[in-house]
Amino acid sequence: MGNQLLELVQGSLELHGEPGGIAVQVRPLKSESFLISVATGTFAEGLIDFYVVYKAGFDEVNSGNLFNHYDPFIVSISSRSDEFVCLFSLFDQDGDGKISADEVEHILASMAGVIAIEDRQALRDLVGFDGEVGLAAFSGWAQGRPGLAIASCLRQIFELVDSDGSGSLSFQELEVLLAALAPSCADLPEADRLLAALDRDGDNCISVEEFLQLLEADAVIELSLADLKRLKKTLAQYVNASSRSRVALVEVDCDLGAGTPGAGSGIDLLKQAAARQQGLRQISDRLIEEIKGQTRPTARAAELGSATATPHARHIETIAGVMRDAAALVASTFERGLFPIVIAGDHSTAAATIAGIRQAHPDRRLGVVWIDAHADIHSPYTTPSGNMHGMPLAIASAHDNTIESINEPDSTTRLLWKELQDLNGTGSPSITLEDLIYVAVRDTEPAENVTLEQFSIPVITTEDVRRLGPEQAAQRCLAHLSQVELIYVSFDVDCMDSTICKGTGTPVPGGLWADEARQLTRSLLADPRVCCWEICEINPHLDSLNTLAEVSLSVYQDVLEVLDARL
Ligand SMILES: [Mn+2]
Repeated sequence: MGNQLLELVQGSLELHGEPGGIAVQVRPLKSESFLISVATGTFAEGLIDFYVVYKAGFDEVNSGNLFNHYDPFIVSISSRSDEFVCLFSLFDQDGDGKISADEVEHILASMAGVIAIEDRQALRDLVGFDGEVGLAAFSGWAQGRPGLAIASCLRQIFELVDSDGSGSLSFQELEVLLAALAPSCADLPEADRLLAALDRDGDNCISVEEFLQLLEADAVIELSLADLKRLKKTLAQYVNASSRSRVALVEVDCDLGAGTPGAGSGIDLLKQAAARQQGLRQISDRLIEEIKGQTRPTARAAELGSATATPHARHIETIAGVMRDAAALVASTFERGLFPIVIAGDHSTAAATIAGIRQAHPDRRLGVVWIDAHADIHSPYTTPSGNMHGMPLAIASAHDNTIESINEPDSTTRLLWKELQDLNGTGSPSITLEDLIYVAVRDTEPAENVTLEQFSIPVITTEDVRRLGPEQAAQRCLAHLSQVELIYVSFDVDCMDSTICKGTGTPVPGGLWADEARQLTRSLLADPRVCCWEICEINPHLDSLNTLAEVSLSVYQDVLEVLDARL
């Protein structure tokens, strides 16, 4: 058998590195020799997995003629080599590639009910003069002992269920596990008895050693290796899915872009309210990854004062700094594979969000749904107020609208304005205006209307939402963006009616009701192309009854629920 295998290895050497080929691993041993393992994938006709372990001296390795001078000390053929490697690594606690005499004793103790007395002695005998057992020898021993494979599988299942790594399971966790292991056993009175019997030390939880008693001859449950492997796979998928964070919160605390300061405090208000609500807390814990070391880009009027040297883009120097940080932060969440939810102060920094998305996805066409009372598409050339929260879409689309110019911005403003339009680093604007659609916009200025007309930017009005229903209104938005690959949804709370949102800098009557805003948001976010959602302009200083905070919290919760189901 050994010679045939070696011929097979020799004949297959050219396959090295190709699918179905062989993998060679060389590890130096003491006393100037190498341990060389050769493991194969699958051979076309025979579905054979095998591995050969050589012990070779320096000379053979250096001459490149290894396989003519082999000295195989163990040759094993098995379809279970992966299993043995897995078992071995379970027992090789310090991970040095060998099982020491102490580790052997640990195996024997933890597998008390699994390993027959004669087998125990056989394992001890393997501990050679150097006091260790290698993988090859261990695999040789483990072969022909199916109980071991079941035990290792059970141990892995135990670890999957014991997600906090405490090393023990509660009765309740174990009941769930037993139901999965043996559905017929779940509602039997046997289950209780079994639990009590397993808990040998009576501490009301089951350690892994106690759990492995399931393998003993008189256990109620019959375990087949195939069933266990299936269960392990299901559990692993489940654990993987449930522990994967899918959302990152990006907080951008800037209120310098608004005429009225205070919008930055809305971030903490929303977060604190979210933390107080149990349902939201649970979904947040599951869904949101805390990005360690992340600092919140911040610029507050309360600290920096209201004086500005750039009247046509007030505080553009400070806001540009916040936006650089915010864009980098948003881009980094995509690199981590997370969905960014941006909680922002005023709306100016949404241009940074868009730049960050663009930076992370330079080759994908990006569309925008802008839900707002205002069109936010002024430039320093057209703005009557100089407030930058009216300008993010002119930054994102690099549309200055100079034909409607009423201002002559200073050189600092012009320089920084251009820099912000280039923030995505791609050399082209983050969006084109044909990929923009507005919802609930109702307070625009003549210069903005020119742009809306020039680029045929549609507005789904409050009346449209009411007539069509929020679901259909959302479908209109998505249909307008049918050609884009990614969608960013920006939610300025002033999209809602001024009776709800007194707590924002620029309330406007004739806006959406809370339920309309919520249903619209849910329908939009369900589209798999939506890759980022932003909420902004919550100003607690203006929100005496806290109505806006409560409504904003509901919208935020809707978004988390939809993402939880979607991602
Ligand atoms: Mn806005």
